[in-house]
Amino acid sequence: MSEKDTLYLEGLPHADFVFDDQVVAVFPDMISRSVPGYSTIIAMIGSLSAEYALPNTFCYDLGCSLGAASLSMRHQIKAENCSIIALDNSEAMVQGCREAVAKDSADIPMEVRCENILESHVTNASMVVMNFTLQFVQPQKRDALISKIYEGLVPGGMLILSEKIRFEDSALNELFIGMHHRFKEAQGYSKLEISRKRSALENVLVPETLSQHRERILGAGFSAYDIWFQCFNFASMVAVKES
Ligand code: GEK
Repeated sequence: MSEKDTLYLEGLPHADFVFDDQVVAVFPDMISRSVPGYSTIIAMIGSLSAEYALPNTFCYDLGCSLGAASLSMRHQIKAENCSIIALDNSEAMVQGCREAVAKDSADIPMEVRCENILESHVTNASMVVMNFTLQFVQPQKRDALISKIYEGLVPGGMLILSEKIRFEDSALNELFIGMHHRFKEAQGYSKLEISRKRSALENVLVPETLSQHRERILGAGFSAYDIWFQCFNFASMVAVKES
């Protein structure tokens, strides 16, 4: 059971947000009260894996945190001889993820490794999930990462990319930032906590527009792209490599 996230109640734990032990302890509570639709997205990643994971391939979870997306896939993949590779560059997250896997009952093999996804190899993948991870990668490194994923996917393979997004129209952008903050207030965060967290994420989480994502994904070679989930400034996209 996750502890309640009160990290920003008292003051700033760090000037910039970091994925350390303190965050790990409250992470499931933090992400589900901060990202509208998070539990739906996690469940649907599992459903997509039931359709898209192919026999004798790997399903990758890049920036896996405590492994929620991996574990959802692990319970729904039907393909024979498929295994999951979950990667995160936070030691604290990787340790927490390994503990979650140890308690999990599914029998699909799952490897959890502490790695910077910018340096990882992606090979023989039928699915690659980046559930709210690309937003933490420096923008100038994002093209190369998406191209590497495209190269590592088998024909017919799928990328699922969930991101906090920015709107091109500044009035709409402000509207949906406001709606997101109201969502967080309704989840029990105070205005002060919300504004402290916003400052901590300022230089760390860099959202892009849906057009920027679409252009990068199609530019990498994917033959199909669309948005399958959106709530305010949070969206999840799919891209498929031609079979
Ligand atoms: C979930 N996917 O629950 N290499 C590896 N990991 C990274 C890197 C990197 N370069 N940059 C950031 N991370 C999860 C939620 S959280 C999203 C993902 C959030 C990791 C970072 O350590 C953290 O665990 C994760 O990406 C982002 O479905 O906190 O908003």
